Amino acid sequence: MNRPACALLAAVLAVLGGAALAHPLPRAATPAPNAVLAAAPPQIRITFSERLVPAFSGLELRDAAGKQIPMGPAAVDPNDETELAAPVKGQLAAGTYTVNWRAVGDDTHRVSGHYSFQVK
Ligand SMILES: [Cu+2]
Repeated sequence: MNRPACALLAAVLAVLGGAALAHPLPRAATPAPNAVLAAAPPQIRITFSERLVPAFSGLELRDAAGKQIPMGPAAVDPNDETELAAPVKGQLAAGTYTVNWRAVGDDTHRVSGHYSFQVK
C-alpha cells in the first residue's frame, strides 16, 4: 500500500476505533517523558505498540544545545520486538535531554518522535 493510502486507511480505522493498521507508537519509556532524574539513566528504553523492524528503528539522545550524546548502539530486543533500547555511556551533566526515536513497523512506514527528560 502506498503511503497516502495507508495514512488514509489508518485514519479511517482510527475513527472507527480500530487499531489494526496502527503504526508503532510509544506506549512507555524509561526514563519517562518529563522525568527529573538525580543521575544519568543506564539506558533509554521505549516500548512500542507493535513490533519493530530492527534495521530501520533507532534512537538518539541530544542535550539542550542539540549536541548528540554518545551512546551504545540502539537495538530492538530480540525477545520482545516492541522494545527499543540503547545504553547511556557514563554520566550526563545537569540539564534537559531529548530522545529522538524512529520506528518502522511491519508496513515499512517510518514514524518518529521525541520526548525530553531532565537530569538534576
Ligand atoms: Cu503505514
